[in-house]
Amino acid sequence: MDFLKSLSIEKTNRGTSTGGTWLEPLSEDIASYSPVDGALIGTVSATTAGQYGLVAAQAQKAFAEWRSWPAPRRGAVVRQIGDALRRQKESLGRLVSYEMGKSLQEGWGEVQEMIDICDFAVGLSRQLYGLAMHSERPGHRMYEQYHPLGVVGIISAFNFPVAVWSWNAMLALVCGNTCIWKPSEKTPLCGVACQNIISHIFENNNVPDGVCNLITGDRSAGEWLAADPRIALVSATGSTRMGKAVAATVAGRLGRSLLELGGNNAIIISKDADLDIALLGAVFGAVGTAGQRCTTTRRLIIHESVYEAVKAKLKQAYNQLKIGDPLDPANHVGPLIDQAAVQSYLNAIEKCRAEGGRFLVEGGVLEGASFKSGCYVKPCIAEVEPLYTIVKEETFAPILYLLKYQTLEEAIVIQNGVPQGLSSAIMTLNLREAEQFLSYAGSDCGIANVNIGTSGAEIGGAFGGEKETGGGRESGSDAWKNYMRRQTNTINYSAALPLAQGIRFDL
Ligand code: UN1
Repeated sequence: MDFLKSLSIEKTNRGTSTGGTWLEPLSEDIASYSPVDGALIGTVSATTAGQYGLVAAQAQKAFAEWRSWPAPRRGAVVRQIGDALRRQKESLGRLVSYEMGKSLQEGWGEVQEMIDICDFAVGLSRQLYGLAMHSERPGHRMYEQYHPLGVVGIISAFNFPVAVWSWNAMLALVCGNTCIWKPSEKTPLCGVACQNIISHIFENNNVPDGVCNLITGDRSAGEWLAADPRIALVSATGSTRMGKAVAATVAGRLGRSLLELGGNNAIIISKDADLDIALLGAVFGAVGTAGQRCTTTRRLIIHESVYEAVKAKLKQAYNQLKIGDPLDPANHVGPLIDQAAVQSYLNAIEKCRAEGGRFLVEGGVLEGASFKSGCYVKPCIAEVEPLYTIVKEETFAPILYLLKYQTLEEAIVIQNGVPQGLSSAIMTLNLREAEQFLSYAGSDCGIANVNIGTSGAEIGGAFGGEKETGGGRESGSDAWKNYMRRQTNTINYSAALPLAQGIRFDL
């Protein structure tokens, strides 16, 4: 496995780093098994509470220096990280694919997303603009500026084991913050690999030790970040359950949190849809990453006049799907992350059937030598009613629910009728329908697309969603403002002290 060697991944790895230093292992190992073939890829020593304390102190110390570097100089370091990722795209994409189970195309796509955010952050390092306002008082000037926040904690999920960290870290870095990353305990080697890549760049640029830190462990490591008043911002990606716990702890100390949680994304397929585009968007959205993206298409809301035609096309497309080793480019769908994910897939199917769901394409766990990890499942499709409780839940698996509608208003009510609010789409060539879907009375999600599926957002837009998705926005647009504190400055250059609101106060 040459890609492991080129990423300096060993059989046993240290799991705690301050960027310049890997701390001695003091705790038990986290074992990382590949869902592809069940093999042990390697182990990573978990961070102890004591080590976390050292890391947090180092991150704080480094902040005092890092924030004094001019932002474009910080950007120059991020540019080199982007270049290193370009060189390591092949290997890192392969590790993502092998440790997480997504197809190699998607593994490389994830690294490309990292490269793209590096480019974005480099440009941003010269554009951290505030506004200048006109003062109501003569001889006064007023403006706002953005300062770095401090230490940013990043809790990321297994399904995007490297890209989501980079969205947060690259913006946080150009903004002048230091970071502590806790990757998912299901994909710790991806964390170690990224840390190895940036460590070289940091060393070459004399970046202070503690600017980018790595800790590994289970949820207790995430709780350290959430509870620690030294962590100015906790950015957490994962389940709504996890996000609620993090948000409550961070709010308890009046810290800031940035949440990107569950989705339950739907595509409305209108009577005026281009059905070929609709089909491709729906199938990639539903089975890509084996249904384990927060943007995965979980529901298709189909106009009654095209319902049967879409059903027939879907059935045919699902019959052509190739499930197997994600490193083999012939396969479309790889495994789920682990046995627990397989169990929740099976539970959801059972619950759906119990509520009255009719399966158009049956699910099931694949058996045999090529599927020996036991994590390969069949993407399936069920016809359901909007009120089924299972349809309102996010199951991280390739289960697609079909719903029928008559009017667009009804379709939008169904689309919005779930607790989550991340991504949504309409397939239509009808301008009126498209605009209605995008209007204030349309989709209630953070992302609303036309003639594009629900997944595969570009990094240039703000990424995140409403309701139980947590309200946070990461990645592009002005999401960088989440990683800075805003300061309003009013400067009096007159020879008097007029008070605002015309208040008189004479001595
Ligand atoms: C996630 O699943 O947490 O829009 C992130 C997408 C990807 C990011 C998904 N660019 O599908």
